Amino acid sequence: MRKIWFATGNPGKLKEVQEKFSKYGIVVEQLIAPYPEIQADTLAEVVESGLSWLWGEHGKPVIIDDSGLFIDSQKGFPGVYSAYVHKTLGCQGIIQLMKGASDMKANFQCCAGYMNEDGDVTLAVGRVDGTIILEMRGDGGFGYDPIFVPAGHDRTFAEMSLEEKNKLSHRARAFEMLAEKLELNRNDAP
Ligand code: ITT
Repeated sequence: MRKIWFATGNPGKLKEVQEKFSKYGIVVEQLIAPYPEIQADTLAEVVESGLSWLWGEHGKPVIIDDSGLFIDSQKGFPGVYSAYVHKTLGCQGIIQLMKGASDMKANFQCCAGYMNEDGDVTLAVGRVDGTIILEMRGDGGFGYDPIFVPAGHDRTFAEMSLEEKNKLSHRARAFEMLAEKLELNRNDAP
């Protein structure tokens, strides 16, 4: 069994990535190392800066993930501010913001990054489109899952099982791409 460290404080993300990588025979272990999240315009910049901080602090191969909810009619808000908005206003804050809006389209984006023992960085991104609903539905998932319905479905991410969300989410897509880039199917992969 191979092992990869995942620096995250979010148990929901951890479970999803553990499930995703288990099929490659890789154990994903949580690294509790709250890296400073810089204020940047893109998720990728946050990931790159987080990885280089972690490299300085821990010096071991690690993955991180920066994600956000981007709402079309709000010019992409909360986007890179998603964590702060969720912490301060929660899903209810987004529901209030979207009351009266005619365009409910939104997307989740995830940037996943891996840094190997030589400090080389590999990035992968994933996105899922959908709509915001004005009531919270479901007990599963985390964050904005109760108010997001992925396109082509009628249930929110919070109403889906972890396995179901993990087939179509932004994180699922980003980590599948990361697995491909790192050739995790190979036996000598990290
Ligand atoms: P880290 O420790 O990994 O940084 P975090 O929860 O702070 O965990 P982010 O910085 O990536 O994560 O913040 C993204 C925000 O968007 C945060 O409020 C999450 O709850 C939310 N979010 C990210 N992915 C999500 C998903 O799959 N479903 C619902 N909400 C999500």
